[in-house]
Amino acid sequence: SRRYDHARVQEYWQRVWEREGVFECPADADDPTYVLGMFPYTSGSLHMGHIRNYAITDAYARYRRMAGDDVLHPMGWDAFGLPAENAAYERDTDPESWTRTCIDQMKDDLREMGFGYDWSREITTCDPEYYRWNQWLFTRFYDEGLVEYDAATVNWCPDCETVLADAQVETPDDAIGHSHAHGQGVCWRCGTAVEQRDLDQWFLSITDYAEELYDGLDDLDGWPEGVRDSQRNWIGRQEGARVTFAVGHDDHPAVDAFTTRLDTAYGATYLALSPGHDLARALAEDDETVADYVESVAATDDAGMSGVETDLTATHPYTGAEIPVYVAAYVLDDVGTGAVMGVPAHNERDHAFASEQGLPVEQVVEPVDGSGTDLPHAPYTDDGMLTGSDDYDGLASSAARERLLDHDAAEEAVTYRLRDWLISRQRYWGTPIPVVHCDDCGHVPVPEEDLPVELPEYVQTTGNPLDAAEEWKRTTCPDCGADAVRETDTMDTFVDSSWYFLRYLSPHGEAQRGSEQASGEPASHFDDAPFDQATADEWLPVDVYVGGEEHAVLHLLYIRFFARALSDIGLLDCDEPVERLINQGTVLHGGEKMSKSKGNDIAPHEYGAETTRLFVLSAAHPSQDFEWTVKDVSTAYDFQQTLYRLVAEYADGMDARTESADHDAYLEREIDRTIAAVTEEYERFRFHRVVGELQRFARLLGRYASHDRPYRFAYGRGLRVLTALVAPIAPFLAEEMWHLLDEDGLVAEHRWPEPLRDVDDYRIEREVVRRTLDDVRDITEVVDIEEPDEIELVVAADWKYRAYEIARAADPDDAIVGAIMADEAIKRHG
Ligand code: ANZ
Ligand code: ZN
Repeated sequence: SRRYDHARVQEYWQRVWEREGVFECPADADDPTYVLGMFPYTSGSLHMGHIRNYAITDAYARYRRMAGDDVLHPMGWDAFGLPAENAAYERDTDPESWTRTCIDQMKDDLREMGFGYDWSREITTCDPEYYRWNQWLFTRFYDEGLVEYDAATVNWCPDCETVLADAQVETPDDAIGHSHAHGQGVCWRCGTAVEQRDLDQWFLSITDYAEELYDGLDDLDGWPEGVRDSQRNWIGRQEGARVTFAVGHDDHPAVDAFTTRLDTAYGATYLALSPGHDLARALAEDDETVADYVESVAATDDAGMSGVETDLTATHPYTGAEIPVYVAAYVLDDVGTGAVMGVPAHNERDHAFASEQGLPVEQVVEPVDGSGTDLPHAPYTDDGMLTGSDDYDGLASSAARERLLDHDAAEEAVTYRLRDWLISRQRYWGTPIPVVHCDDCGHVPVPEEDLPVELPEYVQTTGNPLDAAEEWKRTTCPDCGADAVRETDTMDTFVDSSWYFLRYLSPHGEAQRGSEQASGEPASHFDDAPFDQATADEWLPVDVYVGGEEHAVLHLLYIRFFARALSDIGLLDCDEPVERLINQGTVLHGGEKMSKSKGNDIAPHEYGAETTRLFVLSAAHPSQDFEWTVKDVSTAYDFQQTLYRLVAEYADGMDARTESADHDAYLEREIDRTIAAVTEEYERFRFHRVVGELQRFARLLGRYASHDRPYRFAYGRGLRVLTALVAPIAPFLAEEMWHLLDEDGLVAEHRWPEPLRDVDDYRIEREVVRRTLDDVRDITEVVDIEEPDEIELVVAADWKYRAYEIARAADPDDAIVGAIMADEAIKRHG
């Protein structure tokens, strides 16, 4: 019997696809569809999570291409990052060699799986040709005021010896990483407890976009609600009020405090400033206790509920009372206004601070249900009814928050918890931050004509290798020409991935674009800018972006920020870069996430490309988790053999046989119904239902195969349709089937099958149905036989060709068959 052996054919078909340039996207697209999978981190080899991700994009891309779109389905490499440095260290090589080895391996893996990418647009973020544009964008952002250089208390991983962004600090039990807190988390990568350090660091001003990024989420209908919620939480919009306190009898500028609980205003018994607050800094100039305190906070990892009282008092705007002013470490610099009105009775931290400092606790909200409070020991933090608040007594908290705004000192305000994006990393394997430090001129961005600033040769050190690269560091100031030193920090690799999907759109120079990419000549690069704006405006937003849900807040927030910033700078015209987002679910094995580190992983090629693709797509909806089971894998394997056998058996006698012209409305209708259903399921990314439909359809054809010899037209058409419909999921197999069916060209390039007629238009004609029922006993669906005066017949050789006949109901079958055979179109077909 004939078996399908993918290992024997895959290299052949992959080469044919490449030779024919099947996946190359034309430069001028009429119907652009941009299908994107999150590019892989170059860690060594592909795992099942990658395979699932890319099986989804590949199936959709292949489907849309057959349906007539100009599809862009590119691939590249997220190639910078600390793991390459660690791997290089362990293997006594350098990060670049290690990374290139990984890329070669992973590219082979992708080809072997049959994924169809436009490799002429491949990008690798560690190429100077790519990262020069990170640098270029950095300097543009710098010019636009979107870059800050600040002394900051930063999260420091002692193991990785680098700074981490807030979003890369996880609370130990929270793998997605929603911790905003300083000093109480672990490194997202290695799990080491994160420490605090004060360093001069580079930031991108993502907070400038907090409001836009927050509001924009409402319109992202094509994104999962869970991701939108995570981003809302992360941005942390807070509605409240800004309350102005006159300080030191107006000798000093007034202090604004941000509060979400204006209803507790009468309970404010002190005002607290962050150590970095302007007033705190001013006071430290001539008050030694304050100066010492600010210094001690900077030096410690855990300032806790410490604080220092200043000489000043603030005037409570509602009561007129004078309350003490503190500098306190628990008040954060870059949250709200950097100052709080302390309400010990109703806020946890204020309560703790007041206990520590011996400050009064004054209750101004009481539970509505009359239940008691235990204020000396714990604050009452819920809403309730006001007390001890003059005219406002008796109001509910929510009403009080409104009413208390009718005061000159209070103003409605919104703040965001989001903080600026810290991009400095004290590591080698990343994009050098293109800045020169000059004693006279300060920080000077490297001018465009001197980009890229390429990485120096790698040397192994314990700290930052760029720091040790003495010669590389020494340079001259671009402004004044004096001796100067280079910045030795590199960029967070999330910068690389914030705009890579734009580079795919115009990776090549003008001259090369659209010509001769198939020749395999190394393409030159698009040299004028990171991407061609006109092309980007034409292609964006990305139609569908598929990737893991661990990126809900980091990467997927950064790409939105970049698109907005680029649009404001005038480099792009697209605020939201991704229209539809799919977070693929997890592949489980033995109840746990499949992974190398757990030792429960299965190599993607263990069962062959097609089996794996069929299985990962048929197991569940893309966004659902599923369990890897040998039983389901063998079902996928068997299905692929069934498909192959159907076609192979049909093909065996094909030359000798003439196909019967007998018409079969039932089968025709089932073919058309299947096309319609499968198309719809592809459109909705329900590949598991595609496979379900095709299994049912293959069973039906199987019954015909055993009962219906010689085959009728409809049967041959059915096999061709089946082949085309399965091609996006099982592409090597489909090419083999297509070839056996003696079809010209590649099924990957064939037009998507179309139904001959609307399913509802089928009228089941009596004699044919009767015969169908006789021949194929398993078919029980058609029971009612209409007897209209006129019957309509559909005749098809395959979906390339069709003919219709109208016959009278009274005509004998021979006459009807005769009429069909006399049809010009049929005769032409032979
Ligand atoms: C007075 C008050 C009374 C507050 C009360 C809360 C409850 P959450 O609590 O996370 O929703 N806040 C404002 N700026 C701050 C800063 N720079 N550093 C530390 N804390 C700050 O955040 C809102 C509250 O955080 C604000 O409302 C403020 O304390 C505090 F019964 O003001 B509240
Ligand atoms: Zn200078």
